[in-house]
Formats: sequence, structure tokens, C-alpha cells
Amino acid sequence: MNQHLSPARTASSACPHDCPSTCALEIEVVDGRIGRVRGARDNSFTAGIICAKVARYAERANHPDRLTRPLRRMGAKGNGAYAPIGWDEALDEIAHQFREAERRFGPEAVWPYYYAGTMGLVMRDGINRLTRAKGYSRFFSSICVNPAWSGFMAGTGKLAGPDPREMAKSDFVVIWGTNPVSTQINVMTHAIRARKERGAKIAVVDVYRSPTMEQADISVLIRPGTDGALACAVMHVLFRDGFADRDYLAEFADDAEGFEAHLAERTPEWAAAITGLPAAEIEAFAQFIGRTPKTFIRAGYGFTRSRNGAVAMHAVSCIPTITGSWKHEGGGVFHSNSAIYGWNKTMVEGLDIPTRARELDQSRIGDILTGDPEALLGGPPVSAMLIQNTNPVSVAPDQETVRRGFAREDLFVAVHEQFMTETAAMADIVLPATMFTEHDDLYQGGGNQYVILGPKLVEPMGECRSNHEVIGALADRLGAVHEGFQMSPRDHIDFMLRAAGRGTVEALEEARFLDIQPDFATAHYEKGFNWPDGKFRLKPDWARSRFSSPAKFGPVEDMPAWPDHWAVIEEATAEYPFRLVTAPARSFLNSTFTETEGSLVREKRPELLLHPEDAAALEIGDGDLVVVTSARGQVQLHARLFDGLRRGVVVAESIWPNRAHEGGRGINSLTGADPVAPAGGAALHDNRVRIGRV
Ligand SMILES: Nc1nc2c(c(=O)[nH]1)N[C@H]1C(S)=C(S)[C@@H](COP(=O)(O)OP(=O)(O)OC[C@H]3O[C@@H](n4cnc5c(=O)[nH]c(N)nc54)[C@H](O)[C@@H]3O)O[C@H]1N2
Ligand SMILES: Nc1nc2c(c(=O)[nH]1)N[C@H]1C(S)=C(S)[C@@H](COP(=O)(O)OP(=O)(O)OC[C@H]3O[C@@H](n4cnc5c(=O)[nH]c(N)nc54)[C@H](O)[C@@H]3O)O[C@H]1N2
Ligand code: SF4
Ligand SMILES: [Mo]
Repeated sequence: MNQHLSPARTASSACPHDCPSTCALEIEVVDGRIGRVRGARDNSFTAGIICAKVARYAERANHPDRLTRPLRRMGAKGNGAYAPIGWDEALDEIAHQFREAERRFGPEAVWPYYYAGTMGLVMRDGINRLTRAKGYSRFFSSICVNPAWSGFMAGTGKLAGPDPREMAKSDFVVIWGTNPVSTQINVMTHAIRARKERGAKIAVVDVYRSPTMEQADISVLIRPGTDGALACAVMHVLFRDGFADRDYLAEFADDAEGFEAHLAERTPEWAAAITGLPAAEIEAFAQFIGRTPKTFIRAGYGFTRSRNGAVAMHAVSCIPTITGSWKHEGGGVFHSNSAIYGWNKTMVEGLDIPTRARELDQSRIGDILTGDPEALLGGPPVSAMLIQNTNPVSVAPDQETVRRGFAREDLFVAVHEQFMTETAAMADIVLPATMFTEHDDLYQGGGNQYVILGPKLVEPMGECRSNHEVIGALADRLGAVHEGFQMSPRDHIDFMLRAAGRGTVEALEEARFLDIQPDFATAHYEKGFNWPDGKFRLKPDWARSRFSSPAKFGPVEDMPAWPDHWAVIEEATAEYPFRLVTAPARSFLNSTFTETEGSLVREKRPELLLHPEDAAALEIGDGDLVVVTSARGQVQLHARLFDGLRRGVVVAESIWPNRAHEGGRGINSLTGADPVAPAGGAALHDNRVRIGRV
């Protein structure tokens, strides 16, 4: 026994990762370091369960490869040579380069870039305060949620739905286009509760036999990008067989007659040809939904990462409007609760600072850094960046272009990171960042309804500083003025809680988390959907999407008037006969955890799941190295023969670093950055490819 160790204590926190579960955590703290991490049992959504990768978080937090000192690049870009420097020197250099960029091209030449590596509202979003105060180019966030959210809001008018815990009270749980066993484990807790306590059946709609589909009673295995067709055929059957709730439709839908007429030709046979799912299975699935008023659809993000993703999400969200299952406890569709929080972000993001600076699209970072005039919105080049909480040189689509952009000698990049990611390795200045247990922050559930405090539990490792500290220090040097820069993270948390009428930071510290679930009538749209007439939009107005940006993305004018199979996906061709999906790997979280041994031993190596009959036709054997090519690039992976796919569909569980692949090119060399209509985003699972032997 180590005598000097202070006794372990257990502290409460929130998982900071970009995961809809937002688990409430209990963390052991021993001798100034974190130890075991468990799920809070008394949090009714987390219910004591967390994923394996966060349960072994000590491995990541106490990792010997963590960045602990600011670094300056020594040799050529990307050659990996860095020398430690002091914080003042590093911050002075960044400020100098930002001023220099501004002097040459104006403030829009600086582009602060961030994403959701931490979901803490203070640490994630504070960078926007600096952006606004300096008039830098704004950041249009698009890579993850835009197709899904714009699609969901097209019908309901609001990004919220039934209490996600109600899944346990449903009789039919439909897990649609998400793989919760890997990506949000707590959905399974509630789904399995429904099965155990009520004998509910669980259906999974996916494009491969995912770990979640392994647990399903009903497997709905379709081709990628065909969910709109499946949903339409389901609704065709619901109308045809008398499962439509006509009274509900009369009160709560815009044009049920028009929609029924539109669906007349969207038969199960029609959908079978598109989805690859036999018509009899579509019939059976639809009948089950029709006969089960308490059908709870849990719609994920995966199926929206296609060029028709928003249309697909809207189509799925129409199903309970046809059956009226929104009315029932344990019925309806749930996707995200983001609209229930209503935070006042004025202090964190400096929203009271007027700015007319251009908004550059996150997903098009490759085009932007390589000077595409359209992606630059006609403005100056981007010549200086600060990057926090994201790793675009792994995760961004069109990776070949991204890498060319980052290689530009005239581009200054500062990366604030916990590890030497592939993005950090392209930086001129690297700054070491704290982890969630080393700073205070506030978290909200996307897939649940909790507000959770994540307090500072241990001292930062080495010289690590938080995002908030870095933004404040740069603001000082750059003369950026806003009250938010004078506030501590706890002040910010307190401000947001008070402004939302949710008490104070001290009270939240005591309570640990707050359940802010809206009442049943609100959550189930009993008083109507979020439109002036209260009617769900079966026929959406895509041109006036209720989403964050007034700008239009993708071919909005071509979007179908009604839910449909919108044939804008990258259909296979003779040249590119396969459809590739880059679904999340269970032991990674995007590109996070690719540094921990515990995840690497489980994921082993970058693989391509390939149907045995397709493999035989290509003379590819299990374990063979194959080369996968799209119009955008080439990647090498090892084939794994797997029969849980429709023929012609391949899956590469992601996101491995580029450098983990033979040949040094990662999966996003294949994906495209062309925006998904109507609100932008990347069609990461919508790729036509060809496969060959190396
Ligand atoms: N382990 C792990 N957990 C994660 C992540 C991770 O990378 N790894 N990422 C986190 C992030 S950032 C997010 S946004 C969430 C996302 O979590 P989810 O909502 O689960 O969405 P995805 O993980 O993108 O996709 C999940 C499933 O969608 C399927 N899919 C792909 N295309 C189609 C399609 O066209 N139709 C249908 N029906 N299914 C399709 C994939 O095969 C996969 O099984 O997960 C978070 N949690
Ligand atoms: N092919 C393919 N590509 C994808 C996806 C896919 O399914 N397939 N998924 C997409 C999706 S949904 C998303 S959301 C994106 C996500 O992609 P990213 O935003 O890049 O997510 P992560 O890879 O987790 O990177 C987060 C980084 O933030 C760092 N970080 C964490 N906390 C902090 C902090 O407090 N401060 C600082 N300074 N840094 C911190 C971590 O060390 C990590 O390197 O990837 C997208 N790319
Ligand atoms: S399931 Fe998601 S929120 Fe929960 S611990 Fe794992 S990564 Fe974090
Ligand atoms: Mo995401």
C-alpha cells in the first residue's frame, strides 16, 4: 500500500464528450489524479451505466503522451519537430500572427475553429466571444447535426420530443439509424427495460448488423441512404390498412389527404427495390408499428449523414403523426432535446457584440484553406487559425484537400489540444489543454433532459490551461473587450443558470444535476406542434428551414415536396460499384481514444466489412489488404468478411488517424464536403467507391 496516498474520494461530474448520452459520472479522486469512473446510479437516465471507454478514463487523463507544455514548430510543417516554449512566448506569438493576418487582409483572415471535443458550454463556446469581439470570420458549425436537426424541425418545428426515459414504457422500440451499443449506451438501458418489464420488442433499422442490431428482435437491414423510402412505404401501409388516426391527423397535420395520395405509389414493393429489404419485411415492420400505439422511435444521426439525410429524418418523424402515437406515453419520435434548455449565451459567446463577419463552413475547411473563392464567400484568404476541441486533419471530409490546406506555408495555425493529434502535428504553435476534471463547466444532455455540473476536481497536468484561460489571455493581448472575458468559468455557469431560472452554481453543486424534463403535454405536442397553426408539417417548407443559418446549402430547390426517396445520394456506378458507410467505432469517439491502448487493442486495425459474396467476386480473402477508391481519394484497409450487409454495401468503422492506415491516408480521404440540403453538413456515410486488391 502506498503510504503517501491520500484517501480516495468520490466526486460528481459529467461526461464532456460529444455523445448524446451526456452521462452523469462518479469519479474516484486519489492523490490528485482521477481513478475509476462510474455512472451515477441516482441519475435516472445514466442509471449507473457508462460506456467502457469512459469507465477507463484514467488511462486517457493520466496518459504519458498528454501535452503538458506549449510547443513551437522547429522544422518543416508536419515533420513533427517541436521545442517547448513558455506560455507568454506562445501567446505573444499567436497574438502577433493574428495582428499580422489582420493587417494584411483584414480581420476575416483569422478563423477561430472549434468543435465539440468538450461539450462544456463555457469551454466549447467561449471561442466565439473572441471571434465576435475581433470581427474574425465566424464559424458555421455543420459537420454533425445539421441534416438531422433541420430534418426533424421541418415537421415538428422544434427540436424536442417525448421524455427519452419513456422508451422504457413503450411496447415497440424502434432504434432508427443509430448504433447506441457503441455510440450512446444508455439508450439500450431504457430499451431493454421495456423489453424486460413489458415484453416490448426492439427493432433496429441500420445498414449493417451493428452491435445494436445484434440485440434486436427485428432487424431492418437496408441500403444506405434509403430510409426515406422505407418510411414512406411504412406510412403507405399505415394508411392502406386503416392504422392512420384520422382524428389526430385532422387536428394536428397540415395536409393528410394530400400526403395519402402522394403515398399511394410508395408501396412496399417500390421501397423494396430501393432499400434492398424484402417487401414482406417492410409489411411486417409497418404492421407492427400500426398495431402498437406505444411505438417509440429513437432516431439517431447515422442515417442522416447522406445527401438526402434531412429528407429521411423528416420522413421518419412523420410516422407517429400518421398513427397518432405522439399522444401516448411511450409513443412518438425522439431525436434530441436541444430545444428545451434555452440558455442565455450572451456572456459566453459575446452575442451582444455586433458582427457582420462572414460565416465559414466547418465542413468545407479543405476548400476554405485551399482558397476556393466560393467557400471563402468571396472574402480574403484564411491566413491564421486557433483550433480548439477538434481534429480536422482526421475527421473532416475531403481529407486530401484538408491536408493540402494545412500544409500551406503562409498559413499560421495554433492548436490547443490534450494530445499531439494529426491537426496539432500541423500547427506552428501547440498549446496544452486541461481535461474536464481539471476545469469547471456546465453540460446539457442532447439525448436526455439533464443539466449537469462538471466541477474542477484535480489540478491541471503540467502546464495545461483551459480553453477559457487561453481565450482570455489572447483577448488581453489583442485588445478584445467584453464583460465575459472578466468572468471566471463559475461566473459564467452561474450567469447561465440564473438567466434560465435554474438557481445558482452553488445550488447545482449541491444537487449535482437538474432534471428539466418539460411536462407531458408539452413534450408530446398535445397543444400542437411548434407552428402558428399548431400543425405538424407533412409537407415541409424546405426553403424556409427553421434551422440556425439563413444561408442555403445544397440543392434546396430540388428537395421533394413530400417525404420521399430523394435520389441525390451517390448511387453506385460501374466505375464505383460499392456504397461505403464510415460508421463510428465502439472504442473510439470520433478521433478521441485513438491514443489509448485500451481502445486500440479492441479496435485492432482499420478494417473494411465486406460481404463474403462480394469478396469472392473480387477474389479478396479475409484479412487481405484492400484499396478503396472514391472520386476524392484512396485508402487502404484490411478486409473483414462479414455477412451482415446487403451486397454492394461496405462499412469501415471509424475514425482511425490517417497514419494508422497503410499508405498514411485515412477514411475521410474518401468522403465529400459538398453540403447537404437544406442546412449544410457532410454526407459522411454516402460514398460510392471501388474496391481492389493492393
Ligand atoms: N463509440 C463511439 N461513440 C460515439 C461516437 C463515436 O465516434 N464512437 N461519436 C459521437 C458523435 S459525435 C455522435 S454525433 C453520435 C452519433 O451517434 P448515432 O446517432 O448513433 O449516429 P452514428 O453513430 O453516426 O451512426 C450510427 C449508425 O447509423 C448507421 N447508418 C449509416 N448510414 C445509414 C443509413 O443510411 N440508414 C440507416 N438506417 N442507418 C445508417 C451506421 O451503420 C451506424 O450503425 O455518437 C457519439 N458517440
Ligand atoms: N468518416 C467520418 N468522419 C466523421 C464522422 C463519421 O461518422 N465518419 N463523424 C463526424 C462527427 S458526427 C463529428 S461530431 C466530428 C467530430 O470530430 P472532432 O470534433 O474532431 O472530435 P474528436 O475527434 O473527438 O476531437 C475532439 C478533440 O478535442 C480535444 N479536446 C477535448 N476536450 C478539450 C478541451 O477541453 N480543450 C481543448 N483545447 N481540446 C479538447 C480532444 O483531445 C480531441 O482531440 O467528426 C466527424 N467526422
Ligand atoms: S456513453 Fe457517451 S456520455 Fe456516457 S460515458 Fe460514454 S461517451 Fe460519455
Ligand atoms: Mo457528432
